[in-house]
Amino acid sequence: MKINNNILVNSLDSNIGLNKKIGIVKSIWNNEITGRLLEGCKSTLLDYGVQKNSIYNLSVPGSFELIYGGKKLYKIFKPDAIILIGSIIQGETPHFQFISQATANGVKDLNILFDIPFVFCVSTDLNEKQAIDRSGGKIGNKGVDAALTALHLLKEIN
Ligand code: DLZ
Repeated sequence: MKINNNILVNSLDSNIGLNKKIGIVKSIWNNEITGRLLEGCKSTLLDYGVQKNSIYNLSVPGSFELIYGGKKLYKIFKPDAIILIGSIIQGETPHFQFISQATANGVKDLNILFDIPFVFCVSTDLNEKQAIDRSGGKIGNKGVDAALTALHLLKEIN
């Protein structure tokens, strides 16, 4: 995990985010986790020069709505990249599979339909502990990784 992160970190100049507009759509479901992912994501964008007022935020009820939220945010603000933040935690029904697959597929479709990168920052975990570990706990913060992914793509595209 860390190794992948380091490769991205080393390839990015600290001002790569200057003059870039980034959209973030965040799901409210499992808000404690998505809040931690958002924090990691935003602070990384700011560290790399993205200006606070160049970050466009939208919140949606659950991960399933990230797809619609991403599409709307793109149409309204036309940012350079959009990061979609969600947390899906397995319960006792197959809902976990349906929501996870539909969300991943929807984000894939956004990448095909629109000419900017849509970064998938949806943690899909078997329990709350896994979700905490990946959102600023012992495994790192997937929000940081998502921000680095967006910045790397913007660097490569321009
Ligand atoms: C319904 C539902 C369930 C059971 N679990 C989650 C979850 O773990 N994470 C998440 O982001 N959203 C969940 N949702 C809500 C759906 O994403 C969606 O908001 C509703 O099905 C309404 O479309």
